Amino acid sequence: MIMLSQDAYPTRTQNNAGILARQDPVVYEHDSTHKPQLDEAQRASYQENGFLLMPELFNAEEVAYLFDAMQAMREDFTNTGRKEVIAELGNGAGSGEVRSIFNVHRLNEIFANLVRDPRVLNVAREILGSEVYIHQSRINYKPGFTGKEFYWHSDFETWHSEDGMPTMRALSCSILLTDNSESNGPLMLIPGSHHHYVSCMGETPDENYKKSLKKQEVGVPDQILLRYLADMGGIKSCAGKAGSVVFFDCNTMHGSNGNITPYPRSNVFFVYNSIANQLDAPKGGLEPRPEFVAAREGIAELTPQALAID
Ligand code: 6CS
Ligand code: FE
Repeated sequence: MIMLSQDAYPTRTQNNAGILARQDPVVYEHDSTHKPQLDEAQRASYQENGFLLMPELFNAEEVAYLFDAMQAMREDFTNTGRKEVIAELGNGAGSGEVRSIFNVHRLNEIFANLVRDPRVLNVAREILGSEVYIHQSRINYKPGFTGKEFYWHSDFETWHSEDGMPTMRALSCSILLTDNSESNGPLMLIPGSHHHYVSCMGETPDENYKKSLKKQEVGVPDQILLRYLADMGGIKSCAGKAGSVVFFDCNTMHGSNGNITPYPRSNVFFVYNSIANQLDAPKGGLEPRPEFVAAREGIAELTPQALAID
């Protein structure tokens, strides 16, 4: 008998949306030989809510060093036409402003070092219960006055359908490089939403990433289902001082508002994927997304190396 592999997380395959149960663990059994980075309460909170805020993990000197590196990248990369640079949409104020720069851990040695700092790498290894590598990295600049929003989504819904990520054994680590206040567009997450998989309507166009990284229009959860999740779990906005870190599960529903304050909300995001969860073919016969958005080449387990400020 030929068994067809049943996709546990179908999406963008028919004209209706739905909610499916998560079939993967959230916090994996971890190798007890490694010194635990999280205490029992932090592990339980991440398991229950799907995210964890760790205030001021990096000190002021480190933040200043990382901030300068972020600014230098923007100066060096603006108007270069490089594929890793995503400009804001529209012909209004701020169009052409840098929205994101992707692949920063491979383009810049400071961020290549930062992904290996034990304060973040070891938390990822512990939660994912394995060695890890970087699936994707990016700086989201969200400049003052003109920074645009990131609409509600589950990262895994995209990474599963467009990148062929097999299971939910991945997480994002957002390091705040400027203060994230309640008003300049902090990350908003729906506690507990990671336990539910929101299957989305619509079909993925070819080369969708050329639009979705500016404004996501496919893989956008249905408003009734968003309301259901928010009514159930509420909405938590992760304001914090620069140097703080938010770890969130690949399937936690999240988004962030635009920024009309004078104060930028710039964060660097690293996506740690379990070495056991490397990408398969995208769903629905899609062409694989480019390497700067979804790593497939040169995959290697990350070894800890503390951030060195020179
Ligand atoms: O398509 C992606 O991989 C990106 N899109 C969003 C909205 N969040 C995750 C990731 O940066
Ligand atoms: Fe996201």
